[in-house]
Amino acid sequence: MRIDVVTIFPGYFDALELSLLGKAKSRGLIDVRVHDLRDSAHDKHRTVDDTPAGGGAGMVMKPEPWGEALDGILEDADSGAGADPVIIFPSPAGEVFNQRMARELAEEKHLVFGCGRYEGIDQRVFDEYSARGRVRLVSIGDYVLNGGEVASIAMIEAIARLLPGVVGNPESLVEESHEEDGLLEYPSYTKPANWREREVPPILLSGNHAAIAKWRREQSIERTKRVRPELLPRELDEAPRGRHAAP
Ligand code: 6GU
Repeated sequence: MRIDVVTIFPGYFDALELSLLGKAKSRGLIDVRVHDLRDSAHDKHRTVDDTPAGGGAGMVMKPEPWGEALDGILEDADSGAGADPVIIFPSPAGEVFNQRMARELAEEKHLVFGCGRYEGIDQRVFDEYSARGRVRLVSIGDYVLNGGEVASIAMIEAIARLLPGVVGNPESLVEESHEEDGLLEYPSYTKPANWREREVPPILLSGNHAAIAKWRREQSIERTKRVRPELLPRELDEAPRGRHAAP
């Protein structure tokens, strides 16, 4: 998979050299190219932002540097692999990223992340590239970050680890939270069996694989009910929300 990132803070993406993602990069499983938006700003101060039309606080990112940077990436993509990329603009105003979207985007050959800062990017940039191809505004949750960089790193990690060969043991992908049945993961333990008077649940040391599987599933259901009841599949919900027992 090819991933292009446009940002005014390329240094954030040094984090992609670490751990599994760094290994995936050096093994050629992902080809990440980080572009400094200021390289597409040609005035003396390499200006990428300006005051908002209509007034108000903060600054808005100018359309021209974005146009030049994205055109360059799209031209390069045309002449290269021939995959029509998905352009993702991280934004707290976007649709919310989740494991389903990660799986969907992991099927793509080419993703482009356009990291906005300040109060956002001039709307005409979204309009222009939406008219020319696939564009998604994506939020990573209901809170506000200073810009799209940290959100992009989170999404890139969630997507890249689904690519074949990135995670060593593919089985570790299926059992975890949000995969398979949509339940949260059960609690995990390792040795020693007793630590500060706290025991590993004896069932996990029993060698009874069916009993262990049953216990883990019960733990997943209990945890999901307690922490994220909205994730609980209907068939596991004893008292469906929004309906009430007859008086
Ligand atoms: Cl994608 N961007 C920013 N700036 N803040 C966010 C976000 C994205 N997702 C949640 N908060």
